[in-house]
Amino acid sequence: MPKRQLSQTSFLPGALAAVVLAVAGCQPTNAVGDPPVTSPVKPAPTSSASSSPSPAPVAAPPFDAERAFKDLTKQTRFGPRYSGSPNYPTMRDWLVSELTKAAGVPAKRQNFTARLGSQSLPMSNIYAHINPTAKKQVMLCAHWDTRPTADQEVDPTRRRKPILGANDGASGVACLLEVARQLAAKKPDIGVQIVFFDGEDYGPQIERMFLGSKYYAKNPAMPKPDYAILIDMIGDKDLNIMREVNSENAATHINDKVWSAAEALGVKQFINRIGYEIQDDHLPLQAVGWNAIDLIDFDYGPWHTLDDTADKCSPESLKAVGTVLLKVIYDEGR
Ligand code: 1BN
Ligand code: ZN
Repeated sequence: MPKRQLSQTSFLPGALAAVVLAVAGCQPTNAVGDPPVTSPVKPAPTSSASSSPSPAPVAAPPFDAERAFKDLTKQTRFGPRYSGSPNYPTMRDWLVSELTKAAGVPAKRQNFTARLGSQSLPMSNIYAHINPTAKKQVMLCAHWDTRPTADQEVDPTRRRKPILGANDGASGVACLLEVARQLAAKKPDIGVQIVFFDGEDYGPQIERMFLGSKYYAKNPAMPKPDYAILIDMIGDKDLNIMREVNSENAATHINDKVWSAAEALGVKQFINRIGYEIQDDHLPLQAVGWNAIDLIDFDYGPWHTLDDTADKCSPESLKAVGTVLLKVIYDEGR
């Protein structure tokens, strides 16, 4: 499946009006072709006798890419996963159970009703809190729902069918479940809030999207985190994550932490340049004054089509993102 070319966006329908390409002329710096954004990489502490007597920081554990990928395929086997779809309750209950096992603490449901015109839809955000009493708190989040319509299908007769959302939905969940397992096995020095938002993709109209994050931002189930990192569409085999424009504008310093960690680890899927401007679940969080960024690779040919299936994704991509997230978290304890 070819990657979406920048020039093809003019063929994309309504919702995509929300995506403004960060073309060279729109960006003062860091457009494609400019030198990459650089930021200092915090050096690892030395173990000399003169170093501080405080306990050694917890080092980041490994990320089991194959186990994470199994969670991606497991979700696609549930079928479409939006409120009202046949296996929506099965997926929701599986996710509560898996997050509980992964995080080693009870995962909870935040139930809400999405009112869309005359329609009322039951939805649930799902969350768990690791080290809830720690002073520093970081939120890691992703959406667990999938698009009810394949509105980017070329063939109009296929556009009303629901997508499987291997990359757009399952990848973020799979990555964060594995991150949660690693955090539970080796507790970091900080608190980590894992949140899976419902109703991110109920569209196609933009007013019908980001329903779970909008609800959560107004009704946070946990204390305000120091910052939030959203991951979305991070499973693409050909993964290239650039700095998303709204994230860069609102929370450059959080993007700096992420790209410094990627650079230190040599994770090549993180490209230190400005990419697209995307409306996503980080915006409702930013709207209530939170530092929130979105890690997303929007150059994905099967986006919102019936071809968004597990064979377009890879364990390596989940690992690239999971490893970077773990380093960001464990480095906060340094
Ligand atoms: C990401 C994945 N998004 C939807 N599915 C956010 C988005 C909203 C992307 C509007 C493009 C346009
Ligand atoms: Zn989507």
